[in-house]
Amino acid sequence: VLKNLNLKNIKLQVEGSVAIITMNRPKALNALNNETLDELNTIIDGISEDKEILGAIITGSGKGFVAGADIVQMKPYKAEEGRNYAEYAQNIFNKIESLGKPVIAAVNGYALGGGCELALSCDLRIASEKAVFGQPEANLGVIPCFGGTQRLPRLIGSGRAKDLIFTGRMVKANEAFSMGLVNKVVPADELLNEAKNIMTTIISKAPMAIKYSKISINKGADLDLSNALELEKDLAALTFASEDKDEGMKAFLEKRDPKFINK
Ligand code: CO8
Repeated sequence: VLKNLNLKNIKLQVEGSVAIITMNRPKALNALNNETLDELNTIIDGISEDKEILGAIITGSGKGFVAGADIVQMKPYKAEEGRNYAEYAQNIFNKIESLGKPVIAAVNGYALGGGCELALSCDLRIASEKAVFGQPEANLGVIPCFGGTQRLPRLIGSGRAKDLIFTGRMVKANEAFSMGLVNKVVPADELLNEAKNIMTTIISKAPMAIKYSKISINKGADLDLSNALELEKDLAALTFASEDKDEGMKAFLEKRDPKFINK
């Protein structure tokens, strides 16, 4: 599915069963213009359909991860175009968040505005020591609207989210780690390998267990506790009906590694 894509602003490599998506428009620090968003959308659809792909890593080339929405493009926008732009990006980021496969953001550099929001739509965020995070929209007279006012407080709490969104200040990787915004900080030259290692661990587990725990965590966050626990029970029932559950428990009792069906 992913072989014949015509890509200009994003590089796509498939290593084993992992798709590595490299945002690659370095002259604008990989800012998200429409063309780049279109490409990202096509790639995510392709990964979703491709049964051989078990997970994805998103990173950036040069000193940017993604420096946000494209300011040149959106400068002339009024209300309607601004809303449409936000809606289009939100839809793509929603697809990333709800992809039935794990997605890791390997944040190499500036993750600002829409770039921070892209990282927030991923399941895990691994940061290089050179990574910089921020929501500088207030400097431009707008608000984070690629999901930032919603996903940032859900991840790090509203007090910390308001600090970043109201002040527009940039935080380096270690502070982002202390806020809970990133899972791990590593030296720049180890970033991609670390993301791949973590992905290798995740995709060695039963794929359905990862998919359903992702759904349970993400959907459950939008529900009250009793409904969220109902959802958790229903998804648990689906895993108990799976061959991978039989294999996982059998392998444990036979003291061997499980051989999961990777579908
Ligand atoms: N859009 C377009 N071009 C950009 C962007 C961007 N977001 N960020 C950087 N660039 C361009 C610069 O203009 C520059 O281009 P040129 O070489 O032609 O002058 C090139 O990338 C390199 O950037 P700098 O020379 O500025 O590099 P520095 O190392 O000096 O600075 C910074 C790096 C600090 C990252 C700086 O570039 C910066 O502050 N960038 C803007 C970051 C920003 O404000 N991002 C948030 C944008 S708003 C957003 O993402 C969500 C808004 C949602 C609204 C959408 C609906 C309307």
